[in-house]
Amino acid sequence: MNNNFLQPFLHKGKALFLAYDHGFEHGPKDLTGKSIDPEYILDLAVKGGYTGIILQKGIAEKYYTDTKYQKTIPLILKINGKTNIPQTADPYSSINCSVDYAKRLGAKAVGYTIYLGSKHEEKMFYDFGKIQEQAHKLKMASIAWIYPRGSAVEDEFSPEMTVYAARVGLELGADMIKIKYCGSEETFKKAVQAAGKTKIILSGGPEVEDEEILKTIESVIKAGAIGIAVGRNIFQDQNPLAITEKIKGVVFD
Ligand code: FBP
Repeated sequence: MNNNFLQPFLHKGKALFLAYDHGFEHGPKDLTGKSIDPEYILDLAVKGGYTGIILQKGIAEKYYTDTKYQKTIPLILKINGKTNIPQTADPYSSINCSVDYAKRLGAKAVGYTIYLGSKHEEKMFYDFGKIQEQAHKLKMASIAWIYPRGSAVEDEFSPEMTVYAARVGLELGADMIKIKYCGSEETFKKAVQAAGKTKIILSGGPEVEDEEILKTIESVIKAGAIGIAVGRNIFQDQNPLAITEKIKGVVFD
């Protein structure tokens, strides 16, 4: 069963998402300068021509739903989350919002993180199974963040684990999988192949020099990824709109 639930998020067949769940996942220390203000981020997403914005429920309720932003940029509601306060070897990210409520907030997709290899992976597979079915029932896309992580995972960025993550995403029925970079165009291509008809996007990562993130993005696009979800490399940059334009050049052109 093929669907076109990703269509609202694509421009020239590509996706460029601004991720903004870091206040929850990493703490407000990530939200440097003006980025502590959700309205600043939503304005940036619209001005920058992002094809989607990723928010948690509370920010969507207070800053997105029934506002001008709802008309201008599609929402991916992240429906699970965890903080980085407990130093847990085997992470689990719990659901804090239903797919139905995400729809009521105006989301056209839901996002859910799976820690592949965690001792709790089976709970996340179970959750995602329910989420994917409900999302499709409501004509929404299901996007899986799949990060190999846990006491059984030696190297969460290894090509082998990344390719495995991509394949699990396909087999779970995700419409799109967000994975981390595994070091080269060649290895990332294997992940794209393993994902088959499921679309792959890159997960941005910690802030690095502009040239480095641009090179990484170029490499994943050449490997067949359809885009990127990026946060820190934008809102922690000295000039978020300028780096956005450069990224757009790589992703869309
Ligand atoms: P970045 O581009 O800043 O890496 O954001 C992508 C993202 O997936 C966010 O949605 C999330 O908050 C963060 O990375 C989680 O990263 P990690 O679990 O590696 O700390």
